Amino acid sequence: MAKAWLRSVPGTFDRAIAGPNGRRPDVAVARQQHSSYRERLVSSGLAVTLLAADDRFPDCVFIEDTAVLLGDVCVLTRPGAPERRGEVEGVADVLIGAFELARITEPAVVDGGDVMVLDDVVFVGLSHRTNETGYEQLAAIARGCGYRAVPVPVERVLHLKSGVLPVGDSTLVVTPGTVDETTFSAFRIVHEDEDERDLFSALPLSDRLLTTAGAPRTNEILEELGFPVEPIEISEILAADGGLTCISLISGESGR
Ligand code: CIR
Repeated sequence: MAKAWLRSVPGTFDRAIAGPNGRRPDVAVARQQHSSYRERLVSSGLAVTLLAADDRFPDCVFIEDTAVLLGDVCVLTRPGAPERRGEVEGVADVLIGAFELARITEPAVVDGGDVMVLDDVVFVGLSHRTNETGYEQLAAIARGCGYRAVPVPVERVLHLKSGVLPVGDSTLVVTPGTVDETTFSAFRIVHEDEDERDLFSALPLSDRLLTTAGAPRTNEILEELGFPVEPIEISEILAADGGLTCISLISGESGR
């Protein structure tokens, strides 16, 4: 059975590192949105483990950035933002029971939001949060697990998965101008609607494609292509520069 790990929204979430529009998220609303996201994952058949929040780390709900799951191996990252590095140990304490652990070590930095695993390829964004050394360390671990790694320079957005999102059926939704699209020539590429920059996010599950309610035009494009789109409201997660992938870690077959 596919599994997911989520981390609760901390009471300090209104002090999370701000997104591009600088708006502070509302903690109570973020908690409601997070729990309705969790319900969607459960109803898609995922066994969800919810980790406790740690108020010392306002961004800890963004659990994706702390670990990369490669089959039976969990690579604990070293997040690019120094104030987020302490999030990793709380996640390691829980995942140590389920995976063989590997670690990204200094001077490397990697955020899980820069890592996109599609079949046996690990695409690694080179961003303000993930450096070349991080790519090299992750690529070596990935090779040992039977994957191939590909570096992808990322511009104008926080992470690789802020600009490139798998939506299932070998299709990626790309924000124009963020990556060299020829890297993804093996995939069908759909462009996000221009007016929905920073508003669209997606997470393919076994029976539906979760998307953001604030991106109706991109949702319509995907619906026309036959995707089982289910928009949900995550305005407060987006306010802190997050999206639908970054608030979970998913292992096994989930629809990705
Ligand atoms: C940060 O700047 O680190 C957080 N406020 C947002 C992290 C979002 N993570 C992700 O998309 N994987």
